[in-house]
Amino acid sequence: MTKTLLLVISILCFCSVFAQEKLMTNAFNREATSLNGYWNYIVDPYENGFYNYRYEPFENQKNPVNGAFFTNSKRKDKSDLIEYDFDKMDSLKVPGDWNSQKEKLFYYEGTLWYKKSFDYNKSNDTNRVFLYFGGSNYKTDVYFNGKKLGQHIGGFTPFQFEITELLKPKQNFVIIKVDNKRIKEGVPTLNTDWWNYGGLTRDIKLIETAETFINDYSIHLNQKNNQQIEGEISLNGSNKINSQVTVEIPELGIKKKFKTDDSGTCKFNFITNRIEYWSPNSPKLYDVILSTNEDRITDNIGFRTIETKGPDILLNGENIFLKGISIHEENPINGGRSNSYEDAEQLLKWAKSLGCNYVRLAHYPHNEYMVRMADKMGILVWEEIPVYWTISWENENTYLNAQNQISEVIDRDKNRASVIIWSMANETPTSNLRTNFLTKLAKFTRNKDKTRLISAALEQQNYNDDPNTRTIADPFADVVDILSFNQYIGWYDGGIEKCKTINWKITHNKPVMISEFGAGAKYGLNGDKDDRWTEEYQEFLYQETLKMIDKIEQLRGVSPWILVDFKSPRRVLPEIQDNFNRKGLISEKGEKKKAFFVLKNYYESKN
Ligand code: GCB
Repeated sequence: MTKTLLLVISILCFCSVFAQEKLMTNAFNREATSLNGYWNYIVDPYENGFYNYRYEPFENQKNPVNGAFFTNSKRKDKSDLIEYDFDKMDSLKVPGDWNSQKEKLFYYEGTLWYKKSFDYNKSNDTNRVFLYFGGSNYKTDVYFNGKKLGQHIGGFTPFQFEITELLKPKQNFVIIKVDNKRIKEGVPTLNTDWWNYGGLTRDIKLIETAETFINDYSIHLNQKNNQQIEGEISLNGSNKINSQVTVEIPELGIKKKFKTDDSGTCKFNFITNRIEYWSPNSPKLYDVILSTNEDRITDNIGFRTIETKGPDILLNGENIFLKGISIHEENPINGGRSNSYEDAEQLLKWAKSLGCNYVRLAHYPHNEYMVRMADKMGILVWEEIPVYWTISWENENTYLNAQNQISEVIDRDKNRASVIIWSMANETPTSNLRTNFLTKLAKFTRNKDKTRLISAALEQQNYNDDPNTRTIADPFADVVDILSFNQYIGWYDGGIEKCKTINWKITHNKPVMISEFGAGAKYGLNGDKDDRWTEEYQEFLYQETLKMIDKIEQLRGVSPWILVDFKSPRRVLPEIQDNFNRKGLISEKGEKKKAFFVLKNYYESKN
């Protein structure tokens, strides 16, 4: 076989992984039966339940043997040989990463199988049922009643499979193989500064819909005319064509009817001049009700415009300075990946108490509670995909993986007013391959979502070889709407006194945002302001950095690194780090460090 043919075949195989069913919009508010709770599990580092001893996948066999874990086989006869039994195994809580639930799995990176059984009665015979995952890290193979439903790649975005045909009233079983091994070609790649939490980390549910249901919609303001609401609705099912769809916004006195076209879609727009616009000061959300003969769904949607003009960011036509903080998706008090209403509330309340009107959700799409809560609390959001550091730019599958992740997070969050920025990448080394990769990704993103801004956390360079003058000399700066960059002067780059000597020369007429700066400090460790790891060092670095960046004329926002200390395998210094990145303004126990108050004062002064 020629090399090209092999490449084509491998791309086709990989594409099929991403050819998921179109994700249903607003699964969050659909009637559902939760499959959260305790699931039995088997740790399988050799993937013994997946491959036979010739290393051929059981799932490719015509009649998979009992040894294939997804068959969930039981001994029927006393002479039967079956070397596993899910029902006798220990259990893990879902949603939840395995690392923080079982000490022996703290460092585990590999395959683990989950199993859950359930009975299910549909409320109507013709209804359809979907198995919906909020997210699972990293590669997930899903089997239902002994049949493979499909595979999903990417640890932070939702996916779904229809199970209507396989579902029975009694004794259904779902078996899920989750593999969180890091791979070079992955997104993220091998190297990250955060914990590689594995498992079914987000909610799982069964969603029952009418035979023809409202599958997808987006509703927003026309970004050039804030009196016009526009959108698109698509149906799925045998009656999708030429069907009537009603859009209601009771508070605005709106009730409009539209007809779907031959593809089951309708595009619409209408004028309304009574809208109260969504903003951090007034996070107004409207109940929006969509209905057809068979289906009805409600969402809470805010209406706003966002654009840039020269160096300004305009929200609803008015200048805004983004007073932000970066956040990892980690449970502040109990440890592990966060995924609950309460976790989101805790993290965003801290951000609010810091005076923030904006958060950077680093370095991957966070769970949906975060953006729903941000909508309610009036916090603007930067969302990001894990195109982090040294991605395999030359690899077509890596690109498709990244594109799929941004596509899935847009599908999930396109109706959230709080989300204003899609970030393409973080601190990626410049090269032609990388710039082509990111430019293609930005083009895809703009095409898919014309109502938000594009950015990336870039790096800074010396201007004309002068170490005291810094600039952004990255070709991707030409592509972004907001010029964001990380800088660590005073931490990785000299001592704090260096902040006084640096000047900035920004050559693009775009808003500038400092997407990261910071210093590590152990809560309760006190000393001089030049003693590394003390709260005083971190406090002083914040004071000097804020003075330094205020000299940048186009500065329109900042999201220092980071709200809370978080787990990272790269941070091993005993007694100080102990597996935590200590750049949090709050410790992992919820204690506020001195620098928290420096930033709070700064944000107060920006009012
Ligand atoms: C960075 C990265 C972030 C790290 C941080 C650090 O530039 O973007 O992921 O955690 O620095 O603490 O070094």
